[in-house]
Amino acid sequence: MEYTDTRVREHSEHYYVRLSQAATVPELETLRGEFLGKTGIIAGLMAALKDMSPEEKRRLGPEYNYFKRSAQEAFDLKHQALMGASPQQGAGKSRPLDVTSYALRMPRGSLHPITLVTQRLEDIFISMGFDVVDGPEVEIDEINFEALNIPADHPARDMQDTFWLDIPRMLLRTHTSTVQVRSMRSQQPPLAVVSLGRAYRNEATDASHDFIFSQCEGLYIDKKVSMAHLIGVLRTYLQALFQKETLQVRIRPSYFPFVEPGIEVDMTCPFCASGCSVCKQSRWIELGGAGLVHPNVLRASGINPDEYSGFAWGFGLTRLCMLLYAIDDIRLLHSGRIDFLRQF
Ligand code: FA5
Repeated sequence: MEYTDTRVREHSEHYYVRLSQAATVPELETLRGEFLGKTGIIAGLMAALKDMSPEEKRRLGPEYNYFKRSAQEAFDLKHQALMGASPQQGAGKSRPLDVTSYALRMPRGSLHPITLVTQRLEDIFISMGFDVVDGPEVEIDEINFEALNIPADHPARDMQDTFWLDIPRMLLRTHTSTVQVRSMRSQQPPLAVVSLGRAYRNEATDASHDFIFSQCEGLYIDKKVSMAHLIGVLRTYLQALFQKETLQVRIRPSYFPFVEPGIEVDMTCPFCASGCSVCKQSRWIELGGAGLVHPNVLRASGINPDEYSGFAWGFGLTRLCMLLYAIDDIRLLHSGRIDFLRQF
């Protein structure tokens, strides 16, 4: 319809431009309020009709009504399109031709939760003075095991079920501790590095174990490094990650061939004060292993253990991610499920 009333013409042009630009349902709802709502522009036009002369009412009434009806129909179509319904639905109804209402919504991706946590952690570690380093996921036996004080006949190899490749002595790294070795061999101490990346283990999956997962590894080598430094660094980065200054860490004795003494690290549950389902009512959450770098490991990478000492830790980055985003099944992370990924 050709509008003779300037106000309707301008409102109509404005309305259809805004409608074509609306890319989300909330944007569309705002537009509905402004134009189609009880106190919106169209209601204002209709109310103004009451005060017009009979002749003006006859001329403008059909224009206003047409604008109201067509605006509502175009809105419904766009709403259907944004909600994922086929624009063909309701095609039998008469409606104004508005090619812009079919403008495709560009599908936008989002960063994977593991990427989000990795970026957050890297920012924290860089602010603490660590360098972020990387290493290959396909590794040689010597770096994954031997240089970490795990010789071929060592029973600790059983702790990490390995994906061996068809190429002799090559494997998918079972932990990011390989990057410790590569860093010690390529840089002189003092050195402070972190490495966040994937590790692989040939084990059955369940809600908290996958055959591919991410770890967050750290290594600090200098003179006179102690366990107190390690605990201080761990507490600082966990407090920053969970944005909780009162968060504390606790250590328990443990065994990893590449550290001595070796410890397991727990942190206070960031979600409760007296026990919840996340910490299984214990108020503590397990994070992973750590300790002071074993002299054999320093030696295997050309560092004199009489001069230097250091600490290292390796936590499940996947676990930190699941805690931060309340993900209750690790398998969701590699499920490729769009409904899961859209939440981030
Ligand atoms: C290690 O991998 C040692 N390299 C950690 C370390 C580094 C100790 C430096 C001392 C010094 P562990 O196998 O416990 O340790 O794995 C560390 C963390 O990785 C675990 O606490 C867990 O959060 C995570 N993790 C291990 N296996 C899996 C798996 N299959 N799925 C998901 N996360 C896993």
